[in-house]
Amino acid sequence: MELLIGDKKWSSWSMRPWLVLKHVGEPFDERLIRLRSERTNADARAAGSPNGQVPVLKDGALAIHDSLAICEYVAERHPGRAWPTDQAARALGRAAAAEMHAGFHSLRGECPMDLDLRREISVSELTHQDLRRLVELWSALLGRFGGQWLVGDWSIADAFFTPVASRLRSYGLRLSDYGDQGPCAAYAARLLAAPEFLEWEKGALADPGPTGAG
Ligand SMILES: N[C@@H](CCC(=O)N[C@@H](CS)C(=O)NCC(=O)O)C(=O)O
Repeated sequence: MELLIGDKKWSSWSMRPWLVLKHVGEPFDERLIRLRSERTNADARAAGSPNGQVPVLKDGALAIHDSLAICEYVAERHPGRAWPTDQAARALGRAAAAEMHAGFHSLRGECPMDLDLRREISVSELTHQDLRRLVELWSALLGRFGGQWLVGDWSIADAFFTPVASRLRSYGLRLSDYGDQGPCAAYAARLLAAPEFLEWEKGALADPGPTGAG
């Protein structure tokens, strides 16, 4: 298998399936497509991306685009490893991952992932709303499923929120300002201490960038 990914410090969509592949122990090669270049789309297509975006998982003749579809494909190959076996937990985990995939637009737009960045900013009311919703969602799931990961054992839902945790860190956003009593901040810290994330981050920080100049 080969996973086409974008620059590790920026590509939050690429990070998600990469974390899931690492978590289930599926062997794969990764291939970097440089983002923020006029060649990005053409390079991605030349590498086998059907829509010129990353991530894409190539498995034989199959090229699967979209982070969530890739994660579901990996989950089907490893039953019980990427989603819980309990149907209700799985359904709520899928709902959370889908909400992240399709929502939190203001947070994503105002606070793009940049693993190098540490800068406190003030955010718009729409982003405040996203952060209140984030605390509401995390609090409900952590309270219901034991408080370690969102729906019990580590799952695709946690992969989907790992880039959010990195945004909170980068932009100095405190979940206590949005109603968190502590469990959500602890969960965000746990996401950023997971070995799979640390491996991704190490790769991001070691990447000299497109010119090789840093
Ligand atoms: N919904 C897609 C979003 C993919 C996406 O926006 N990828 C970005 C990189 S993180 C990309 O390929 N950008 C380059 C471009 O659009 O030309 C997913 O979940 O995979």
